[in-house]
Amino acid sequence: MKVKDISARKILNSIANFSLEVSITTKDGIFKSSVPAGTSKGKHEVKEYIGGIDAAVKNITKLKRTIKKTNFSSLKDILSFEEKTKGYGGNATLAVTYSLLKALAYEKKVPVWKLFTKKKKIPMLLNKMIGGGVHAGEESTTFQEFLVLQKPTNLKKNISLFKKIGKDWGFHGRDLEGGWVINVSDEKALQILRKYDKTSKIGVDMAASEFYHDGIYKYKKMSLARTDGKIVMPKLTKDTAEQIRFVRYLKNRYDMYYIEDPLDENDFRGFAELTSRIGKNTLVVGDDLFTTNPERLKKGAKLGAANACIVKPNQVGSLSKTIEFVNLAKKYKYTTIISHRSQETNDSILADLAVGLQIPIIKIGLTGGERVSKINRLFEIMGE
Ligand code: 2PG
Ligand code: MG
Repeated sequence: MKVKDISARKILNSIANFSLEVSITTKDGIFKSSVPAGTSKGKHEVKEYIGGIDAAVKNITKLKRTIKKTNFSSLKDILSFEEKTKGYGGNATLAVTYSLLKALAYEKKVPVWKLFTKKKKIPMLLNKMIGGGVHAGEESTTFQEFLVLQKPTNLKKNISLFKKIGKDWGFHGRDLEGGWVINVSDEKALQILRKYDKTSKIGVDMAASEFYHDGIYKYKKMSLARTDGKIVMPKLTKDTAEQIRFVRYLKNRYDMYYIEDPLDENDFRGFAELTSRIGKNTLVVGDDLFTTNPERLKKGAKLGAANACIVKPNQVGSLSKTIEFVNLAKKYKYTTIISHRSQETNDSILADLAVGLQIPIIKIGLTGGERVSKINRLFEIMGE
């Protein structure tokens, strides 16, 4: 495949911040891609745009001569081209890569996921029901996400659960990813979820780095506690040992299957301790802990920190590194979960990457054009 032209421009993402869209022209037409951004970003994520988004727009235009001279006949050619965009920032690199993938897939008359694998395995959906943390205002839960795992063929069940919660509790509106904002304690939110769905596998993304400072986890609110028949005001702060105990309590009480970022992003030892206690039948998931970075996963695996990891290509800023990360996770027997971000675009390529990289779970919201584009694409892939 030969590229005839490349251009870039700024577009709006789902919360009206700027994102980058890259267009690639081949003999077959124009292929466009864009890349999301995070709000609760991990400290170890790469920069989205080096020198700012305007610099990325200019830099990508400067690629014209090099890209026209390159022959792209396989996924490997596209991955090696990432070297050429290395200094532009992770989102710039990925927007070019994704557009090249779409153009090559079109030329080869296959869907994008088939550039990676012949074997089609559709991932389970991990849908956000309730949202809080930094994805909502102060009047919300401390934890960022309350999630329900479902087979895609059971999507109806999650939709009706989402609507029921909204009907009874939805008066505070939605968070950045379309989850219901509920002004209750985290434990109460789990009670609500369990009241409406007694059987599904549920979980949370605590995004704990967002409420951890100087050795202390600080909660927005806590359920009232009882001692000796008296109601006492609970403490809003926890040290690491108390945090681990609280996570274990919630896990057992509400039968949680999925727990993401329960501790600070640098606390590999705390993750290891928690995993040794609950990791047999629970996914202890590192998102900000690993930031899709193979080196951090190697460190985690050595210590036994977590047993699952989030995959967000723009945390590490290239598809080559993302693939390396997914392969390492497979080697270490860590479950992978590919995830949307809180500042999404309408690009649906996440679904193709989920199937292409054979990732067993996709974390995604249920409403908003930027989320449903990916769910709808997943259903389209099921029929391909
Ligand atoms: C997360 C993500 C997506 P953000 O923490 O898992 O839900 O949030 O994109 O804000 O980092
Ligand atoms: Mg997370």
